[in-house]
Amino acid sequence: LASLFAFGAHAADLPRLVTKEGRHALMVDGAPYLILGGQAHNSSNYPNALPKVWAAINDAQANTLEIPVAWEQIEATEGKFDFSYVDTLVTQAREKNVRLVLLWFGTWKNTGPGYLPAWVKFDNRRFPRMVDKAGKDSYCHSPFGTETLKADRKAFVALMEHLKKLDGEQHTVIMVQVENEVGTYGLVRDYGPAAQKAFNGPVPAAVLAKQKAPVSGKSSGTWQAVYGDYAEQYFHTWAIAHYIEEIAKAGRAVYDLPMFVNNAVRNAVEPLAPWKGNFASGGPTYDVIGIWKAAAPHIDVAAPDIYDHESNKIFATLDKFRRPDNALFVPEIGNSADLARVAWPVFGKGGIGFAPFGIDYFEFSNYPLGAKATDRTMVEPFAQIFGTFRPMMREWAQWAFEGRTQGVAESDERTPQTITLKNWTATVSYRQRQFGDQAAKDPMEGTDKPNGGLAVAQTGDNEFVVVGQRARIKFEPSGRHAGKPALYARVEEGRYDGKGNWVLERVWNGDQTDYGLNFGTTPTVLKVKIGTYQ
Ligand code: N0T
Repeated sequence: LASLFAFGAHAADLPRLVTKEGRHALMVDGAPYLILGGQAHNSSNYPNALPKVWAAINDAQANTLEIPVAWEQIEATEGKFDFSYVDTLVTQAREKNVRLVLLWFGTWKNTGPGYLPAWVKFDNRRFPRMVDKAGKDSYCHSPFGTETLKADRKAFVALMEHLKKLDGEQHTVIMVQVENEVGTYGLVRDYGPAAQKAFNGPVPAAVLAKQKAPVSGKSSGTWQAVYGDYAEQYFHTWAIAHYIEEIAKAGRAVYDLPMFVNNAVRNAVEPLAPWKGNFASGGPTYDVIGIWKAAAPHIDVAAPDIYDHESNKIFATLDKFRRPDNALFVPEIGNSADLARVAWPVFGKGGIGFAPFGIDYFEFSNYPLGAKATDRTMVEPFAQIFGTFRPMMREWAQWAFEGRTQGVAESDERTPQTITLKNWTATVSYRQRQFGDQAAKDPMEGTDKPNGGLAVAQTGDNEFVVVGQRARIKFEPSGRHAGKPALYARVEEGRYDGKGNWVLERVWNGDQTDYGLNFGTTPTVLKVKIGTYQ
């Protein structure tokens, strides 16, 4: 038996998130896995809706479907569980050879109560909303609702028990999102009696250790004393994170899958300032990831949902969520063509996954967050990139985990970018003709809007795998090679075959290398070897 396990993939291993030297990997069947994902629309979580989901997931070349499981659908009547949808979903995912990330829509969906069973939604005594200073109800359920927590946790545990029975061997489901875009709009925290009492108490030591005070510099005391103008937001964050921790911990005690929370992001470019109604207070925004780490250790990742279209905001968000204690994962991004290129830096910077939102063929468009189109043209830009990575996603995820990869996307300014590699510096530029050095005045066909990107893995001292689209890369010697002349030793165009073998199509030379390595409209994979002499 031992020898069987020497062959690499271990189907018996539970999916898990591992961290080494500040880098992260989502292990699936015992090896790093890259989520080339698509998230279904909010109402597609029913057996008869799945055909329109699978069609789009297939066209998108995704290897993973993210899809809700709603509390209202599994426990319409208190204590009576129905998992028939989950059974159908998992069975079909296996047939399609697609993995699943399940999204638990419970107490909070985009902060609101939409997916609660009616017996929870309308019982405001047993399951109270937050109240403001005047005692008026918010729309949002209180994280101090002990009965709400108990009931949500019970349903979630039932789901995890069911999953363990159904999928404990095969691991079609690789990760679970707990709630969706939590926090509260319009009210910074709960002012009910239980909340008020906790707010007047000391900040828990675990929070103090992981979340520094932006202003006071104090290292103990009440929320107000330590966190000043940030106290109410931070307190609410702790309350929600603590609530979610109780749910995740109980779920993982029965079936230990990786779990994450997603975030409706706050502006990552403007200077940090206290909450003033400009984002959902209490959610895992970039500024409070420390509180989430302290209060919710059973949540592996705080993940940004990206619906901005300005590249500076997007890149800043990626930087803020990519931390030694937090894996970069983009579980939602608008499904418009301009956002497909964000996959390049996510995959290049060691992200564990990337999933456009709204990947099914129901005629619903969340434009201007995402695409206007709801047909095949909507998935096409993502399909190009996913289709290129899919046969090499195991290799790529391994290189990323080893810290060998980098990636960039074209900015709105469309200016060149520099990538620092070991003893090499690469410059990536956009809109270049493929032949010659003329740029923006007479740009490459199909580059009227920013849509280029590129990712590179340094697989050896002077060896690289480069994947790109509508971009040019040039390598310059640096570090140990600085000042030496450099020449391509060999540039191979080809692809990985999905089984670890490289299949050569042709060798680039002459026109194809004279002006840098130029990637066209269709993503291309190159194996590059460069040499120097003295
Ligand atoms: C997302 C999705 C779905 C820059 C929106 C985004 C999904 C949820 N919410 O289609 O509802 O379930 O996670 C909120 C973005 C707010 C506007 C940002 C403008």
